[in-house]
Amino acid sequence: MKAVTLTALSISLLSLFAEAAPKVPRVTNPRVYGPQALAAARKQAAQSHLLSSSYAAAPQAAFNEKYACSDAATSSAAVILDSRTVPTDPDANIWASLTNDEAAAVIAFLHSDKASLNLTAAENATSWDNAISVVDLLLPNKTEALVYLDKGGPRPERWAKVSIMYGATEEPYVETIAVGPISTDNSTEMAIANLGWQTSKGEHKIRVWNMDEDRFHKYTLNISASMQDVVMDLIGLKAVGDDDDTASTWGTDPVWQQGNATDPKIIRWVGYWANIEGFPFDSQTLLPQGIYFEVETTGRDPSKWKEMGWLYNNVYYEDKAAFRTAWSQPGFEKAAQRNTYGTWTATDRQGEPLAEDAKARPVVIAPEGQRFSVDSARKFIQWGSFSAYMGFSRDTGLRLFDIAYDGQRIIYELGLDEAIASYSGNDPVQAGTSYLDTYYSFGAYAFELAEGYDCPAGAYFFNSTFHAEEQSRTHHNSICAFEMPMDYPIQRHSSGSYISITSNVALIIKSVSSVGNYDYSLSYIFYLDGSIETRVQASGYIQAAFYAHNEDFGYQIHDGLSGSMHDHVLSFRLDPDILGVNNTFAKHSIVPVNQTYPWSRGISRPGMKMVRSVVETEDDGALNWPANGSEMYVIVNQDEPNAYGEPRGFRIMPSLGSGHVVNIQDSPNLLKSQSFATHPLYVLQRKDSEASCASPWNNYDTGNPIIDFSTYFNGESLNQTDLVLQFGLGMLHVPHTGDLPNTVQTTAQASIIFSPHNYLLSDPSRRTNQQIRLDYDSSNARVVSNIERFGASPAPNWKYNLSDAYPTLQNYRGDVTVRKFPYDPLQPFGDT
Ligand SMILES: [Cu+2]
Repeated sequence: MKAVTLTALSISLLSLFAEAAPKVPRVTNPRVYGPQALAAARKQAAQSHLLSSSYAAAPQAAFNEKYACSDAATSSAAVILDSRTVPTDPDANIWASLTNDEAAAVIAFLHSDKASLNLTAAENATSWDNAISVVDLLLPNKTEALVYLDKGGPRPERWAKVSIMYGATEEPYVETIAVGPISTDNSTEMAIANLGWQTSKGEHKIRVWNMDEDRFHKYTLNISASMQDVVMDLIGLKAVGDDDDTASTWGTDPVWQQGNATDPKIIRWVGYWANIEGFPFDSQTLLPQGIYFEVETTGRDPSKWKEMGWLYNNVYYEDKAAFRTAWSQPGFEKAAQRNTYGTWTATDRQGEPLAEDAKARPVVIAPEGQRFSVDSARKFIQWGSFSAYMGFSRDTGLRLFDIAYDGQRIIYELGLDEAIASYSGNDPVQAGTSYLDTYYSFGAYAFELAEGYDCPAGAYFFNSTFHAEEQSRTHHNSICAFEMPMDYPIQRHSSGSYISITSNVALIIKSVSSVGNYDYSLSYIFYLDGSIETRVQASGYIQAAFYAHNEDFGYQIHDGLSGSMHDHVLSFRLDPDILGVNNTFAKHSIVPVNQTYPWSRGISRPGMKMVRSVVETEDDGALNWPANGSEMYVIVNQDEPNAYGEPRGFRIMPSLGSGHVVNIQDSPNLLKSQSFATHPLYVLQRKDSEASCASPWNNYDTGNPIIDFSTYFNGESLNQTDLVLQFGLGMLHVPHTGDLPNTVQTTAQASIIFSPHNYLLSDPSRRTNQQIRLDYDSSNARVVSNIERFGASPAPNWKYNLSDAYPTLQNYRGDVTVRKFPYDPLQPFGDT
């Protein structure tokens, strides 16, 4: 029976493989959709579409009508807020990402004579041009935002944050500038402003050491071609730059810097990975081949680059001649195993079916319709006592702002700042890989969510848009919001005469970013007791290592495969405002005591007691989570005691996992660009000039980052001042056989909870209708004497069409791209 099933499976997969190769050429390294590769991919896409040669700016409304891809939500289940709760200012979301019109206005200005930048249109730019890379909202300074939000002051101006790649020089760099105030109707003049004040470096500018990726790729393929006979003999694959190549060559990231400041040397290692062209599953990172070579690519002239050593089977050869000589000797030792794609790298169903599993799966539905309010245009959401605004950026994706509880702000800003995936291994490609994933982008890869799988059917979906390479791209339904009951009640108590029990309904706001081989799911979960959980989960394909000599760096998980170990640290910024901005970070420690009491007749008794302290300055702002939970970290407002004199506050604590830091604390790959990940929690004084723990462009020159988080700690007082927290979620990931074909989210997850702590006088979940008290006569268990439902109906008034519970996903769309320069919104590319 089993054999028959597997045979049938093989046939079905093989027939899939035999189909035509995917329409979109696969990139060699899945993470290579960095800013430069994006430009190349988009240029290719542009060439495949006939562009209108004359530039005619069409109104955005016409485009929206034609392509229905406005940034606003599309869910038909929307409950628009009534007039009492709609924000009175139509522009109330001061954190909303740039509209297409705004981005277009900024780009047109930067190409104008007035800006005098002499930029090349991104569509035509080569690596030797100066061109616009990313355009995003420059978040308003909190100090100005609060004057607007709380004091009726002027609305903060809309400014863009624009990164320009300066490639027309021997020393290429990317510089980020501010452009604004944005005017979409030319009614006011725009200007350029320096953003050096928002960096620790003093200038928002960084050297790009890998500017010539296209030449680098050709260079490495030429090297590979010169060794093709050896490569073919050892791994049976071809990597020479032909269309029918069966292997790709890529490797370390970020580039290594050796030498010194006056004589820098850029070193890169490249490995071989089997191609997956024609194979429908994105599994190249499971197919390392165990041959590596080293190049020095200092400077921009490939004729001056140097071929260096080769590594095979743990033997390092000084150059390819030495490798070839060794290979030609009788008795040359070859690795026994190789990695080839197959059913083991495919995610389709396989194996013995599970009993009863073909029946429809359980689903979450809201029988009487959506129970939260959304203002889709303003990206505002209100559920229970909570409300929040949403922002979105190319670098970090979804971000929440102005999270309020019963109308009182408790968090000004909550969102991801940076994500590290840092590997270790016996081979130089694994040892040299430490991804900084905002470089690749969370926003650009926040693809459409799958209704019924990522989020329940009937969830409310928002679109998101980002602007890069002079194009705007909208991901439909890339953020979802939904309620669901957790698998446990939030409260219960039963006695011999009654049971009181409350459903644990939570609101979840979620987005998923597929950054190359990995899918990061980011969720913000709001609970009835006032708690807010920030959760990350990972799935997708691991980046694995060739098995030979890697046994100390991971488990062998397939014939020729080692599950290359790595750290994930996703660093979030949480800006708490507990009853105002002036807060204090309190530590309430539980310590052992051995003392006498008036009643103990002079005998000392061991016990424990609470010792209160505060983190006075930033000098003590780098924190570890206390062992055994013996300390409570509470953000309090000492000027706002509750009725019992205790300061009102919110506690922060790990929920899933325990917070995570990098194990390689002095990473030779990340150098000064991982200083936010050496502790799981930091508290520091919040400043407009310290708006993030990292810049995505740190990846270009990790030893000289634009933002080095460690410089933020300079002894400033944390006593009743505006605080900001930076916390790390993640895990040490040592992949095992269960990571094949994809990592599963049951264990690859971590979360943190921000929870009211003496903030209210009792548990606010008592307010929900969704609870019951059932009185019964214990002497006769069959007699229920009373059922109290607290206003909830005993049976729903069904407004739900059950056939909607299983979306067909027939309408799943890709994203839509709009050219920005020349701006012609009627000519989208849709090149995903
Ligand atoms: Cu991992």
